[in-house]
Amino acid sequence: MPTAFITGITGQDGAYLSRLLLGKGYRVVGLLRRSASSDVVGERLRWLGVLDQVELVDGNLTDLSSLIRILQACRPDEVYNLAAQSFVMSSWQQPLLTGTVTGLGCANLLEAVRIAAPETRFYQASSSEMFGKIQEERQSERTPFYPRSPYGAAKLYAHWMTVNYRESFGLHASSGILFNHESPLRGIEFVTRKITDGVARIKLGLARELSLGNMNARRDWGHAADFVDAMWRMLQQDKADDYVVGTGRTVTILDFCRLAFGYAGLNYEDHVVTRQDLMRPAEVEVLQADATKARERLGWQATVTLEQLAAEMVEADLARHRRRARD
Ligand code: NDP
Ligand code: GDR
Repeated sequence: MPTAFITGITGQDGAYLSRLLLGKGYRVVGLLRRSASSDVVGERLRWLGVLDQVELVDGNLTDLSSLIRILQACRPDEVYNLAAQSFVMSSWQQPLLTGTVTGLGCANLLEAVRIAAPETRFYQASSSEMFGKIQEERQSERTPFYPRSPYGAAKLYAHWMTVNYRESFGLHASSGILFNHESPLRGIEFVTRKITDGVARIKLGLARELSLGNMNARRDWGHAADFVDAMWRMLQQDKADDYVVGTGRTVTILDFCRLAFGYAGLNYEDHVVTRQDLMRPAEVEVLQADATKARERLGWQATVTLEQLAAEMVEADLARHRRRARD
């Protein structure tokens, strides 16, 4: 039975990746950072019905010795580094923390792998935010980077460290440059989930308005379940490499509002207001993936459409609010 070690296992992607790997017969070990609110830990894993099938071990991405000890103890075949301060907006408020966790955290884990488990295959969760102020209309592995936030800059450092450890030490270290991917398990602060949660509240009479920032930014949105499959495929390749993963379709925030509100039989124009304080100091205006390499080499492509994704998210938020009202 192969063993996978996942940092960020309690996040959106960690939960979907755990379910995927368990389904393939893996033993799944996940990094758990200590929290005072331990009663809500593992909610996403529970939602997918896999919480009792994964092993959670104490540690932190910023604590190198904890990572070394964990790798020595569990001897993983594959390591997935998904942990990060992943909310772009917060990265302007907490740039140093973001650099420490999202950037240096990856270097810590690469060091731990080099020291304690150099045969392990390594995956780094790189991001389309590294393209930032885009230098090509569609972004591929060859597109120059131009990060526009402390988060993007931290991810770029982590990305190049992954490439560097592959080239310097021969680690099987791959980097997935993933475009936005969402699901009912998306954090509530991200725009798609904020919108579908807002739609559910408005539909059920719990709210009348939804405040948003820049409605004209464009994103290439897919479903997280599809995207974690691309991560796994990367680590099954003989040679480690970097891959862009995205759907290739880009739409505005406004388009997503139209879809999500429309699905619930509502008109977004009656409910959405824009607020200046939700605008970013520097915006990534548009992202659109060219995932040709992932399609050709990994046989990967998105299976869930944006319409299906929005519908699934609205349904899940309606169900959550109905359940809360009952309890
Ligand atoms: P989430 O924000 O949902 O999850 C982040 C995870 O990181 C959580 O498990 C969190 O733990 C953990 N974490 C944060 N800080 C630490 C720390 N110091 N030590 C250990 N664990 C920590 O992110 P997603 O699942 O959406 O994304 C997964 C990864 O992919 C992230 O690195 C993200 O930046 C990247 N990415 C995401 C994309 C997306 O569209 N979702 C696109 C491209 C890249 P806790 O539960 O305790 O907070
Ligand atoms: P992003 O996701 O920054 O692309 O990063 P987010 O959903 O936060 O923003 C997407 C776009 O929506 C605009 N926007 C708003 N965003 C939020 N959060 N809240 C609002 O009210 C709002 N109104 C408009 C933003 O300005 C932006 O243009 C995500 C994260 O998962 C990163 O970790 C990951 O690396 C990238 O996707 C790819």
